[in-house]
Order: sequence, then C-alpha cells, then structure tokens
Amino acid sequence: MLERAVFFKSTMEVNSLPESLAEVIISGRSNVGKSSIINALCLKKNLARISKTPGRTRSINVYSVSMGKWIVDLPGYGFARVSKEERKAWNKIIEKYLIQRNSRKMVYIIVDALVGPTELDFNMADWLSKFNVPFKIVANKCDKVPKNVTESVVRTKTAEYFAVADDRSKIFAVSAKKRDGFAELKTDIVKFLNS
Ligand SMILES: Nc1nc2c(ncn2[C@@H]2O[C@H](COP(=O)(O)OP(=O)(O)OP(=O)(O)O)[C@@H](O)[C@H]2O)c(=O)[nH]1
Ligand SMILES: [Mg+2]
Repeated sequence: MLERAVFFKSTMEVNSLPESLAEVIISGRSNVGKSSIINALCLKKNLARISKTPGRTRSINVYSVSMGKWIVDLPGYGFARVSKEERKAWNKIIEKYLIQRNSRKMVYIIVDALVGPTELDFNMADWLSKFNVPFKIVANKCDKVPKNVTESVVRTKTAEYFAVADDRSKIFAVSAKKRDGFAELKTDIVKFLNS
C-alpha cells in the first residue's frame, strides 16, 4: 500500500491543508532520518528530500498514499543553526499541526538509535501526552549501533528512556539506510491509515 505514495503538498500554513481521512505523522529531531524513513517506507529513493545538512525539511510535507490517507513529514525540532525566532516559528507550526488535525491517528517520534533520545524528545513525548496525542517511538540508524547491541537491546533501552512498556507494538528499531526492520512499522502505519 505505502509504495503508492505520491507527493501531495508542502506548506507552512496548517490551515491551508484540506480535510483528510487519516494521517500518520513522522516527527523527531532534525537530521534523525525522518525523510529517509518515509522513502524507505514507500520504497522510493527521492520521494522525500534528504540532506546531509540538518534542517532540510522546513515545511510540512504531505505524502498521499491513497485518497485522503497521508504520511506527514514534519520539520525537525531542535535545529540549532537557525535563529531563535525561526525555531519558535517552527515549533508553533508543529504544535498547531498536532493539535488541529483531527484525523491524525499516530505520531511516530524518530530518535537516533546510537545517540538515544534527548531532552527534546522527552519534551515532545510529554507535550503529546498532555494533549492526548498518541505516539510511538522509532529508533533509526540502527546500522550505526555496534553489532553486539541487538535490535531488542535498542528497543528495550529506548523504552526505558521513555518510561513506556517495551512492547513491539510501541517501539520500533530500523535502519533507513539499510532499509532494515520496516516490516512491523509498515504494518502499523497501514493499520492506522485504514482505521
Ligand atoms: N547511517 C545512517 N544514516 C542515515 C539513516 N537514515 C538517514 N540517515 C542520514 O541522516 C541524514 C539526515 O537524513 P534525513 O532523512 O534528511 O533526516 P531528517 O530527519 O529528515 O532531517 P531534517 O529534515 O533536517 O529534519 C542524511 O545524511 C541521511 O543519509 C540510517 O538509517 N543510517
Ligand atoms: Mg527531512
């Protein structure tokens, strides 16, 4: 299903987005691989723009899997090399989006498997909880983790950090680069898009 995704819209204006049936949201710090994950999910090379320079995705990018069913790439948070005002403006867009969109089914917070979650990710998780927005966590860049640190270790540690259950349905471990570990995440996303 996800391989049918096409680019739909790029905007910084939440109100300019039409109604949808179901949306899943990819969120996380700048440079953790959000856009790469979207490409890996949809089996595309260049659907979402990827960059070595953090802060590449500066607007809300919407990909349509089928009529009204969206995967949404949000700008990364915590990017240091922009002005305070610009960072504030991004955070406002992210917040506004997450609060306003009634059809959002799930937020996936992407973290770097090697670095682990940061204070910014905990803030995000707390904020989402406060507004009753459901979220799950995806540890990306598992290819950078030493071989002896298995996927299940990455998952357990990530779950511990976020103080959530170490549950395969809540924590995912992937490598967008190697396109590894996506089966469960894909199934999860499709389930929400069809719900
Ligand atoms: N080693 C490794 N590198 C990855 C992986 N996924 C993404 N990258 C690299 O990480 C960098 C950032 O990737 P993006 O997909 O642009 O990250 P992003 O989170 O969309 O970044 P912003 O749009 O700036 O917030 C690029 O150099 C990618 O090639 C992965 O699984 N493993
Ligand atoms: Mg991006």
